[in-house]
Amino acid sequence: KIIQHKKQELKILQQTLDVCDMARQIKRLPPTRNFQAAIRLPGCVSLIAEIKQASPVKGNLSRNFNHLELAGSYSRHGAAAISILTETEFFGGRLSYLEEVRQACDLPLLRKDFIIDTLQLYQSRLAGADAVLLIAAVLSDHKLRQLLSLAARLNLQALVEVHTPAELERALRAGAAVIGINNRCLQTFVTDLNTTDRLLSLLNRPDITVVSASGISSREHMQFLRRRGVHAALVGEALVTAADTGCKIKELLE
Ligand code: IGP
Repeated sequence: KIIQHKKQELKILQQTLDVCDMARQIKRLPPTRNFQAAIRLPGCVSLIAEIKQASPVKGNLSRNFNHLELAGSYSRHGAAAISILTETEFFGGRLSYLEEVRQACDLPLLRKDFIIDTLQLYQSRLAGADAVLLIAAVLSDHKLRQLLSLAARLNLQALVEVHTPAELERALRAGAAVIGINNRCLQTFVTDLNTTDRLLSLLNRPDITVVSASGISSREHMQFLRRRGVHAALVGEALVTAADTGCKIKELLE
């Protein structure tokens, strides 16, 4: 359903955006920040803190949502990078959140959206992203490779998200360097941290940077990930809904 909606949106984008012009503008941009290096620190689990207004299951997550306040708090309290949901219809995000956080904050920024077309990569780079999410489950092998290669040419790093052994295998074959293990099943929306455990046992590749995403909300979860050797945890809901974001981050990073 989300992908159907994206395809509609894309048709409009294709009529309004000019790739040649975007490529020219990108040439004049300052270089991107190194997302992978920022989240891969020895001996600890880094935090990728997410700016997430809503979820398809729970609707709005917080009454006083403010993307710039969240970004400020995330960087002050030691997040290694910020993930920004830009999908509007189901997650309440906006591309302008990414643009505005870019102006206000120096951390590496990950654009979280449903990227299915090369045009969205140009758009991400222009909006200030340093990295983009690519979801293996919604991309063919061909598309995944095509998007990975254009992302590299635009100096965007890619976090390739997987949920099953087959998707992990496909992501590795396509040449992904950063793998995001999504603990949430996209069909049932149930989260289970053992997903990370199971997929990690199939991944014998010290060169790959591993992010565990979804359903991470406590110090115990972070300790679990540290023992498994995961490099970073991507946390949305637990931070956005916390009464005190700073306290929550301290708890997670302790
Ligand atoms: C964050 P949580 O449970 O901490 O809010 O999860 C993040 O993993 C989740 O927002 C997410 C997501 C996605 C959102 C993971 N993959 C793909 C949109 C699209």
